[in-house]
Amino acid sequence: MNHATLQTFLAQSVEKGQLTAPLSALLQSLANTSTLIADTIHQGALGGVLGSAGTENVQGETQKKLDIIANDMLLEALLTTGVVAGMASEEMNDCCPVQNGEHHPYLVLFDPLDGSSNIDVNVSIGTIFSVLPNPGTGPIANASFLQAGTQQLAAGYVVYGPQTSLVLTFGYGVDAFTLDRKSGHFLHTSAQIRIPEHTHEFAINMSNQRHWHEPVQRYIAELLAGKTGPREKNFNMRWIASMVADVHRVLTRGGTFMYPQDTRNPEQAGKLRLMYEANPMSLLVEQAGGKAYAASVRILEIAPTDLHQRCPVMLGSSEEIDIVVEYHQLSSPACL
Ligand code: AHM
Ligand code: MG
Repeated sequence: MNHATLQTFLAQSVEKGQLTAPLSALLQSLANTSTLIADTIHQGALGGVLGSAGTENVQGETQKKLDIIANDMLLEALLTTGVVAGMASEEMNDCCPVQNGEHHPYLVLFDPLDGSSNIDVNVSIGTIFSVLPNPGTGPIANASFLQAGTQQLAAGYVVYGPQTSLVLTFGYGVDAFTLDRKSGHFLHTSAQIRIPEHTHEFAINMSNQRHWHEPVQRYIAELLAGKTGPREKNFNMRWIASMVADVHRVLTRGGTFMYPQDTRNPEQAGKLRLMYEANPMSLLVEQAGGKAYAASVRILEIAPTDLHQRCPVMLGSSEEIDIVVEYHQLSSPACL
């Protein structure tokens, strides 16, 4: 079977008026860089790239060597596209404006290597990216990036797993590409991905159960009750602890993925970051017919106040997200 290359797919999308040439160039650059990241990951212990870098990021998490390597590769590549005005990342306290790029059209946010705890144990990890318009309000600063997820021009991720796959949206549905290691090209392998409305699979870190708020307690208890409970069917659970890999499963065969806010740290709205984790994944999920909520609000409508702010995440098959959102709406406002 013949698969179009990503390059051909992007060129055709430009012809159809779905994509501008500069955005196409930016997406191609992200894809090309991810193939270099994939090669580096693939080397593992042979390349001396496993283990901790001995430093911490802005959220106080220990950085892995590969977090920093992937971050630097993306920065270097995006700097030379000629279309990016600034970049922000999980691994940098503040944004990185592109010198003389103030008038370039795009801002890019990324989590260079999501699922870091899985790097050293050879489990799937990924790169997540979000493209926003340059608001054109002067020099690029952290505030330039504080735009709601609905403003995203494109979003996607690359999952480095048994296959390296790129999953992409620019507002015309979701398409997936598989890296052909022989040619080094991403080939178009799934068009217009849809998340089934119904599912019997969910993903949540069950070890946090005792900390959850009541709506999540109720929803998960009903799933666990199975065929003889109120939902009258058995559910299966998966938790990879790499958001990219868990969301990839949801996009591939349906299901839900949740990282709710809990009682451990009332100041902290869950674990995942809005700007470069929740927003891009939410755009992909909605473009594929699923839903993405932070308790009872649509993630894409959250007005951000901080580059690194956290956000509760509940996304995937619409029937399930409707139910858990309803449980949040029924509970007291303080209960996120
Ligand atoms: P990271 O960006 O530091 O890798 O953290 C995000 C990851 C997600 O990929 C994943 O869903 C979650 O953290 C797993 O958390 P936990 O270890 O609590 O299960
Ligand atoms: Mg991450």
